[in-house]
Amino acid sequence: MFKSEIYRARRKRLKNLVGSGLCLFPGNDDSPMNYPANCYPFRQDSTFLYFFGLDSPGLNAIIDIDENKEIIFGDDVTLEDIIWVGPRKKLKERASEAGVKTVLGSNELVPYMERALKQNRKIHFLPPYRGETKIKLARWLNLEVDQVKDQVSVDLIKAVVTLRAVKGEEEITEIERALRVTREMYLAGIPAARPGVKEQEVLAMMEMVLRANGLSFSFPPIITINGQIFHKTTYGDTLKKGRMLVMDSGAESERHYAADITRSIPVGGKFNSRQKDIYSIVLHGQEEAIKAIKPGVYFKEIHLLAARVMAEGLKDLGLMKGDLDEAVAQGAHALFFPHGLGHMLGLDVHDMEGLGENYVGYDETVQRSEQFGLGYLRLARKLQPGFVLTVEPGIYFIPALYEKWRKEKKFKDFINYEKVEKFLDFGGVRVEDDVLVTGDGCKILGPRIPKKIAEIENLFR
Ligand SMILES: [Mn+2]
Repeated sequence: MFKSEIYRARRKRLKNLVGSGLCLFPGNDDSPMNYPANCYPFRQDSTFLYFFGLDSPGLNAIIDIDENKEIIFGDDVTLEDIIWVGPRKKLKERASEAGVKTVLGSNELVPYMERALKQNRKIHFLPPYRGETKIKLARWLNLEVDQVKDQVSVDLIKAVVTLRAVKGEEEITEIERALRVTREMYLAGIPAARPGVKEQEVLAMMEMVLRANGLSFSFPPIITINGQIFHKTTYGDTLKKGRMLVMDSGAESERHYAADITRSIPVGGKFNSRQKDIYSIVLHGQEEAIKAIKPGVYFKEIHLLAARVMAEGLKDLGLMKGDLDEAVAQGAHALFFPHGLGHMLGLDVHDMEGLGENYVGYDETVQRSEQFGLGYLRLARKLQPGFVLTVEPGIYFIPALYEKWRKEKKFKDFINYEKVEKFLDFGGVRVEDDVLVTGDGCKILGPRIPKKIAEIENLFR
């Protein structure tokens, strides 16, 4: 928990932004894995954490703007709970740590909602992402489960995005704590990336550091020699010389703030000339993008800048050709770089993505592109001081995409297909850091994690 004033101030600002009605915040419950008593590790809802900080299942909360009330609904542990899971502070005391004075039993929530519904009051809630939460909301609001999604409050979504997008100092501190452990994870994992070792062994080296620090992953890590498969979360392949190992992972801090880092390592620790070429292009793209980040700039423009810088490198290598302004405008670079440059980072690794990417990453002045590649951009809008985001360009050789485009002769004026063919066994490279937008530029958060070619090679000495 942070200090109670922080939660109080956040709720006060929310009330001002939303203006009227009643805001309903379902906390997460334990979620069974394969039978009721065998649950996934508990993860509280991020917005619930943001406004109330209480990190345990079975809690729900209301901010009643019209009646100026803040209430946490939940029950104290019973003797039986104490026997199985141990004693716990009284809920009243825990709520006071979040600056909430009123605690009511779980069974009081339905009558409270019934009264509000009878009075025809506006009830605000966010889009639920778990089945259990959809069912709870349906029951409280007297709706069919399928109707719940149509009743979410755009006013509340916008207000929560406004608040959570701009990070306070206490949040930056948490992200940097997660990054300190993440750096140690990479320092343990990178030198393990030797030929003959399995991906899962590299993962184990990283996870040992994570667990020893009492933390868990902020998302399922990607540790793969097939970096061209973006969300590969199996770890059974054996590392071979000549392949790049893409390592994309991050710790989640004690207060549940995420780190998200990617490093790409030549198996065995020595870059061959082809790996050096591609890696240098990606790193240059990332460094130029970071240099250009400042308040008032659209992140879409930063994305296109990274694409342009990398296209130049690919042209020097002979993989692209022609007028690069035109090539990037038409999206030809997306053969190599089909994903977005980055996303917001905070209590969620893709921060607030559950509230709707278009509310988080876009606004009235910038709409989602229809173009292949550019359309995957999670963040496009104008940057503000206090935003924390990832900068993660990559170059990949995806055989299926290559085959399709080549057959269609797509962008044949910009892509040298014969040359690209020679790289189809390459895999991919991505480099990712977490960045805070400051008053006049930006700052890479956390301690430096080796990313220059010499720094990485040195870790294997
Ligand atoms: Mn990321």
